[in-house]
Amino acid sequence: MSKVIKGGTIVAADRSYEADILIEGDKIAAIGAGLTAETVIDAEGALIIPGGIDPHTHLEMPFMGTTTAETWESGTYAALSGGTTLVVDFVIPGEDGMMKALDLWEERAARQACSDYSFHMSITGWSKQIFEDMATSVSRGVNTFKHFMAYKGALMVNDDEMYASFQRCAALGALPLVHAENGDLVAALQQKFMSSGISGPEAHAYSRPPEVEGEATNRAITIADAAGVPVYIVHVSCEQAHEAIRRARQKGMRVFGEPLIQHLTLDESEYFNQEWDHAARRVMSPPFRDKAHQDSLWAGLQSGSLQVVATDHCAFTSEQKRFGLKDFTKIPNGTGGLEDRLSMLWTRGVETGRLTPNEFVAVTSTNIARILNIYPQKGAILPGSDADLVVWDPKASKTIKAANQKSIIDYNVFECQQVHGLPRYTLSRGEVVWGAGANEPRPGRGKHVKRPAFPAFAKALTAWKELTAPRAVNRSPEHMPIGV
Ligand code: DUC
Ligand code: ZN
Ligand code: ZN
Ligand code: ZN
Repeated sequence: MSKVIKGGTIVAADRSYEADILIEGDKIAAIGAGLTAETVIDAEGALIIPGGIDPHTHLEMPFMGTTTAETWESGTYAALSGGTTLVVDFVIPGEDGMMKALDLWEERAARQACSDYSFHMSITGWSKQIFEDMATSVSRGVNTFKHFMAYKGALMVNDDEMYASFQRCAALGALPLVHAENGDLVAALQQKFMSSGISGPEAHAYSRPPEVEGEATNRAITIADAAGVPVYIVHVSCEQAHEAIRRARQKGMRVFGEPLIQHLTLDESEYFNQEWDHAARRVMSPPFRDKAHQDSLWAGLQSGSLQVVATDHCAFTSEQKRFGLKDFTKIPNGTGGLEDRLSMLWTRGVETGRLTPNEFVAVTSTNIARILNIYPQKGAILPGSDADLVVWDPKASKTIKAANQKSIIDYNVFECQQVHGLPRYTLSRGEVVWGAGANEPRPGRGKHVKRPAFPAFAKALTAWKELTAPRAVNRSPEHMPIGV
């Protein structure tokens, strides 16, 4: 059955214009004036934007001795209700290795997901098996590999492991992602605060200062440069990390930076002189920063030195947070945001004049679709694109309340925030999944969006033995100035 969205203004990353959108099956069939169909979706007074893409979620993920409470079903329903039609979730290999973990993630998502989904794979060590599994991951539609420079003794990788993995990414046409915090220094600072009797959630912020993130961001970029591969820095939270990205881009490097809606809108005062529960619910890594860092992130989005706004949706219940009641290092790290990302960004970004509506679309959908190599299937309003569309009502408003959310968590870090800009309808591959008259989306209706590799970035080493042999940095010494 065909559908037409009528009366709205299409807002794409590059322009805004008035037109109807004809949908046939799960695709956009035509865009133009006077289109007709059996079903009419009213967009009078509204904007039509590409469905949001949240490239950073952790649904049902084992982490810090527990598992994130947000399920694939609740998380993806929450996403759709807030105008996000695609989530990209992190697979974390367990003892059975990468491929078994991917099987598990695929199985859970296939059974429960209401929205479309895609995966990143995590590299948590280095071995011949991992080297081989990376190629298999790419063949299974996972073209991005996450590296944790923090979480010492658990997920953390060292520089030589990152360098080897980054070279492998270069050979496979895959993109490395990095959680950039100096994990050794974080561990030492955690020890220092615990042993001096500072064990509350405020010490979480003290033990992860911006310098720790800035240093690691510089190091990740240096390693990517040596390996000849672009790099994507997740949850950029501070000026030091943003500065490293800006500088690298200015030198011509393909470095991408992803601030989170939480870091853009919540600051470090959430940790200080607060009830324990309030502060612990906001413990995530990196922690919230002060206002000057927030200004830097907004400036990055405005100027293009930062490209994507995500959530790192990693939601634990209050009860789970209380595992760290006596020891802040045991508070499971993570906050939610999946449901409120678009309306918070619209209210605090577009309504304030910091971002144009087109920039809003770029940073919530189009840019990441391009970075992940799924454009224009996703992230675009073009004939032939998936009909992932949001009829966005910029005048609609609500007060965010955990009591009304689709997320199954018992609180919301944006509690009581008044937002303007809400989806009137969300369409996922042509189906109205949110808005007046929509049925609750069926768990399992979501599809796995497989992402092809890019052409290999560099003539990189491809054999296991070459990658394990010591080798010099990929720059010739004669080009290095001596004595300056
Ligand atoms: N940070 C979090 O807060 N949670 C999940 C992992 C991470 O890096
Ligand atoms: Zn992270
Ligand atoms: Zn994360
Ligand atoms: Zn407003």
